[in-house]
Amino acid sequence: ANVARKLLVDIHSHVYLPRYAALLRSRSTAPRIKTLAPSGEERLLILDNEPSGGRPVGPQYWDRDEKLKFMNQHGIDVTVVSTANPWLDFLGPSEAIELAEKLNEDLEEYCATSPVIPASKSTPDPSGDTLRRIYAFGLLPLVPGIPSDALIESISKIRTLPHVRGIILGTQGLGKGLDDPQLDSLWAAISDAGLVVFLHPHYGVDSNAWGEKDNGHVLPLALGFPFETTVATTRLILAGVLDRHPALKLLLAHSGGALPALSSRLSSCITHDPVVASRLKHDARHYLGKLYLDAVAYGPEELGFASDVIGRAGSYSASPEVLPMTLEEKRSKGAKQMLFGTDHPFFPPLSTQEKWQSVTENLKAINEVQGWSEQDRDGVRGGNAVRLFGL
Ligand code: 5CU
Repeated sequence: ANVARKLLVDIHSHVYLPRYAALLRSRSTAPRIKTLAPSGEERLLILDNEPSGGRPVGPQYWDRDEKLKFMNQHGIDVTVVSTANPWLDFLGPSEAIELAEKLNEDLEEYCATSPVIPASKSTPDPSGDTLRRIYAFGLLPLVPGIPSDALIESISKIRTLPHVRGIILGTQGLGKGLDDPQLDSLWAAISDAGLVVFLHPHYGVDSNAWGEKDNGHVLPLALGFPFETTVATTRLILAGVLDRHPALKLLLAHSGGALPALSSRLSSCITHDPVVASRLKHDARHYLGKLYLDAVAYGPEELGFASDVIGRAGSYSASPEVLPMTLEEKRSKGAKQMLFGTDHPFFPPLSTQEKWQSVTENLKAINEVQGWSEQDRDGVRGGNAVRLFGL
């Protein structure tokens, strides 16, 4: 693919495909979609403490024309869609296996029949394929009780779907999180398949931390979600997953949560804990350099800081000798691992304004990061996604 094409690529964009929405409608407990009488309006209940009656949900979640309309409205050329949380986490193994297979096929069809990118923005792919407007992360039936073979089989099937370029994963694993040694063969298979893992939260953290005041979903979404990702990724690093599977491509939602801000503290705590330290091949900060982050942080300072941390990781590869890097070098290097996203269709505008604030804010943030060159910004807007997903 020609990386010089200036495409705007959204890698954080969700769907509940019709088959999944039908499952949510069939349920009487969360996660569910409930229908209000007599209006017939539908409401989504997926998180704890949904406002009474749930949140409005509609075609933006399942209708591809709505996704394309949103893309056109915001100048988004290509979207890599993923099923929204809580994926298949609440199903038993046999149901999860069956649904994962069908939904992955649905996703392939959703992408393969999406419009092609206009010739003015596209160059022939080396494989002769035409670049389409939509690609996808598939789903794994990663639920407690699932045999490893079924997971590996699922990866093999996903590999055959040309427009499915990764998988979205929550943090529950087989019920024991992502540092579970039972997952090692799965990491090997994903890494071998070259699929990108999009690590996304759903559970947040212990809701006792939020106190008694009613703050709606602000604390679980602003803090709980990113902290869940922070903890899950840290556990994965501490379990040596990135030492055993150095080619694993991990893309973290919400710019990696608090991990960029805490990685030197993490490193220090490891240094003072010889048991953990002896398990790892590198300084903790080295592993940050292996991660990809979405650029869904809403502010230029946060994006700049995250890129510094990701970019400086190379300095820690030859631990204990730290190679000097200038701020510009770190920032520009880190920018190559950050990718634009919107979180559509979550966070819709409260009024019927033309553009979504959640999109314009993230684009403005990318434009305003100090020290990123125009080439860095083009990369974050789309060039990095072109490379990572082989578009
Ligand atoms: O607003 C929300 O509930 C969410 C959600 O559940 N998942 C997500 O990706 N973004 C927002």
